Amino acid sequence: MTKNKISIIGVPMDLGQSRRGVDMGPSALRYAGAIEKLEELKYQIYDLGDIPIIRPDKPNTDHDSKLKNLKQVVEANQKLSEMVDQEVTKGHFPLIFGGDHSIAIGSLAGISKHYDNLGVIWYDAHGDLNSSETSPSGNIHGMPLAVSLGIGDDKLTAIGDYVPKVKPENIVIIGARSLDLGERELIRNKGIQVYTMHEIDRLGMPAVMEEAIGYLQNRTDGVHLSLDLDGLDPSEAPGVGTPVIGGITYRESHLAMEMLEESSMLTSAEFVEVNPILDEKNKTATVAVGLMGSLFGEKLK
Ligand code: 6HN
Ligand code: MN
Ligand code: MN
Ligand code: MN
Repeated sequence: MTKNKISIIGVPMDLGQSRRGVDMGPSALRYAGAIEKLEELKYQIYDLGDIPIIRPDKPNTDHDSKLKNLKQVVEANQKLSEMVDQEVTKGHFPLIFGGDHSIAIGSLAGISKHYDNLGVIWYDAHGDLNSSETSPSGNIHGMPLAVSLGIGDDKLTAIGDYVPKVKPENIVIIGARSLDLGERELIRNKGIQVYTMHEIDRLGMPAVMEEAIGYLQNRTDGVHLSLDLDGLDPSEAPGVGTPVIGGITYRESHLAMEMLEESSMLTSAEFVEVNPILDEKNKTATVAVGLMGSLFGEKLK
């Protein structure tokens, strides 16, 4: 990693989806030793604590749109984008702990204004490319990548006061195996680069990462990693709200993180969807912390 100061921001958000418990993700990651691991690797850590999430009086009923908890998700992401913006301005590397994946809206809003061509690696079983029209669930955690492209409810796309945050050609999705019809159409229409589990099986993770890194190196001036723990197989990362069998292994993920570290292209990262209530003895947070180690230069041979 080129920067040696890391700012950690926890976002205990669970309003972007329907299962409770993912709001405890930031605590689970801290409890699994995230800070100690990064300190061991000689980074200066600034733990900014958790952003307050204002809960609605009655979940999902205080708005006119199909999107669940829209107002609260907008407010939290606005706050997150401001904090991330400040940390990037200071020259720190923002490392965001989720919370459900809706928080990527705020992370990208805070980061992307600092780059002309921010790249995004979306490591996930899902595309998170839905809009109110295509969403099967109304859950905003299925929409953050579309929102960052400028597609979706205006209140979401306008966060950070500029649209869009990323260009479709600067996105690489890795690990996809559950894409809704509308998401497939968007991927085709926008020409988004996707490595599904099929490509990972066929080419192997080393070739996939080499290609993905080469692709982004040619066109971007920084890369944000948005890592949804459900990108991994549920046998190794069971503590997630929307598990999908047939995922990426821990070893493959560990290698992917090491290759990203070697590429020196990363500007920021988030680890999301850790749900300790659905987990087995904090296994998923422990996996996430292991991956952070690889991402920040711990080469366990
Ligand atoms: N995630 N595609 C489904 C939906 O409801 O839009 C699942 C989304 C999962 C989102 O895991 O971050
Ligand atoms: Mn996701
Ligand atoms: Mn997912
Ligand atoms: Mn290794």
